[in-house]
Amino acid sequence: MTKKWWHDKVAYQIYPKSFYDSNGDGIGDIPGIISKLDYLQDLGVDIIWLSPCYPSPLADEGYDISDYYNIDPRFGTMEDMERLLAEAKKRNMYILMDLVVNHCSDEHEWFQKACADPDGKYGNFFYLRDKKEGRLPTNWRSYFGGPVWEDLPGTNKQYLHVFHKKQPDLNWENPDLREEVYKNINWWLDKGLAGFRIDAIINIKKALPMHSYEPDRADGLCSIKTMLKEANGIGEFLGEMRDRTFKKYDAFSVGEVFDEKPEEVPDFIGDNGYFSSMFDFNETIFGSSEKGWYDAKPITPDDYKKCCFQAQAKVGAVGFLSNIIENHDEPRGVSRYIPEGDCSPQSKKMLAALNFMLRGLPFIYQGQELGMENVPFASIAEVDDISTLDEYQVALDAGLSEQEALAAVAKFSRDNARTPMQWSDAANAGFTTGTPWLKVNPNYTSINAADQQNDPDSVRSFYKKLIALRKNPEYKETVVYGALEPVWEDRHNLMAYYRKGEKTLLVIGNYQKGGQDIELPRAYKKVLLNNDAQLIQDGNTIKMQGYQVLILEM
Ligand code: TEU
Ligand code: CA
Repeated sequence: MTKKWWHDKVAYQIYPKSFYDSNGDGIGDIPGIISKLDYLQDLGVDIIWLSPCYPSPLADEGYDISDYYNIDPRFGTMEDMERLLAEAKKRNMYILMDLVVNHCSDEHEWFQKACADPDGKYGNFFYLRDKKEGRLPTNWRSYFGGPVWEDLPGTNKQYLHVFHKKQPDLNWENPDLREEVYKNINWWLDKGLAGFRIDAIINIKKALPMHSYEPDRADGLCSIKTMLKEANGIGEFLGEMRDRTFKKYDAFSVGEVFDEKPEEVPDFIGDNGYFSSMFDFNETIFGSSEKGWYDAKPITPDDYKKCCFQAQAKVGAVGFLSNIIENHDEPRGVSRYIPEGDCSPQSKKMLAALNFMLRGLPFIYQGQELGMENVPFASIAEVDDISTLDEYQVALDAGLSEQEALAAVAKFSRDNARTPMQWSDAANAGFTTGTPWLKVNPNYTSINAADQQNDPDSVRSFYKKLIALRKNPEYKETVVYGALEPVWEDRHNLMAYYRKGEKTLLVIGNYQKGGQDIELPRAYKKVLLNNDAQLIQDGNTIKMQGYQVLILEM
């Protein structure tokens, strides 16, 4: 594997709308991000991924872009963006933006022109089909519910949207569209962006000619994934995009890739892969159900371990995964991966260490470093996210009561991660002086950055230590490149692995409330990190305390 500039870095995802509001309108903004760069630098972050801040009607909170060359006035100006790039550079930090090119917004100029002249140039930027009374072109169900087909306003045609109807899919089969995408990527890279996180990219290749599939719910529709399984040839688009854009700049690209086959890993993230890296979603998709969120199965510590190790084995030394505990589409990881009732600073640190020490590039989602938790939703009226609203309806349709449906979707709601960042115990968690666009998690008085920055034992301080270990010249090679080797794999509620490089490190997490004894194969050399106040040992036997995690040099 060729060494790359970004391998030894630590990445951090910012959801701009909820990070920091500089002007009191209740919406986070770019000047707000700039004012918090020192906070991120202090943590040890190098790469920052910004979720979309382009002009957008915000139907899907910015993942519906109406102008790829601008900044939404709610988030700031292009000058603010340029200032952010310059301020980041001063601190040796790198900025990634979100590349959302499976679809644009129905308010994008291209779509408006397609409506005006569906048979003209811009009609071919989308997937349009003639409207037939009483019959849709295919029976595919959009990710956010309902059919993927919608009437093209003012015409006798319909357009395809695999996400929301305000997110029409772009036609990647059309070389003119692809040119527009590459032009835009290069324009941003020329501005000094370090690269992109690439949204929903596996959806750009459709199985053509389009046809219907066996329905999988009572609505008579089928999952988009059924169609995607049949879509071959995405590599031609992705390889072309790499060659025309990222490669020339040595840019970093991380793909939102799902369901890749093991034999495809080198194509995606090998030495000349389509992307620099891709996210490991093996844990986040665990237990999901075709029926909907209400039917999902919770993940146990043993499942979590299995998922991580599976993903690690699949990639091996071929490439570099990007490891996450959560992102803006997921509930808070501590609420999901730590058994109910057991969330504590100790268990949160354990989860952090187990994830952070995996081979790959660690991504921290805003607030994760504080151990931010899921939100107690009092009613569905508090929910903003379109995906949650759809899943709530799906649950009701399946016969759940309103209360049951709310409880079911609350566990997975994307809004769990989207509440304002908890900066302090001041009003609105110090996020805004105005009214926050989304309710602040009421636990901000006990979980917030200001408190944790002053506390050497806080979750944040533990993250700082993990980051410092990754950067420590003595251990860096091993933490970044060392092979991962699971150990004691069959032990219940224990997740442990070696990282073997110039040094041998052993990471051991006691993934339960009760203690358990671990017999080391030999004496360790040094304790590099311990989330517990003590280390109780008897010879080579370690009496691990509940949720204790250790990083040992062997
Ligand atoms: O998500 C793509 C995705 O495939 C979905 O599985 C997403 O996880 C799902 O909506 C969860 O409910 C990306 C973005 O990360 C997401 O925020 C956007 O809504 C979506 O693309 C459309 O751009
Ligand atoms: Ca603002």
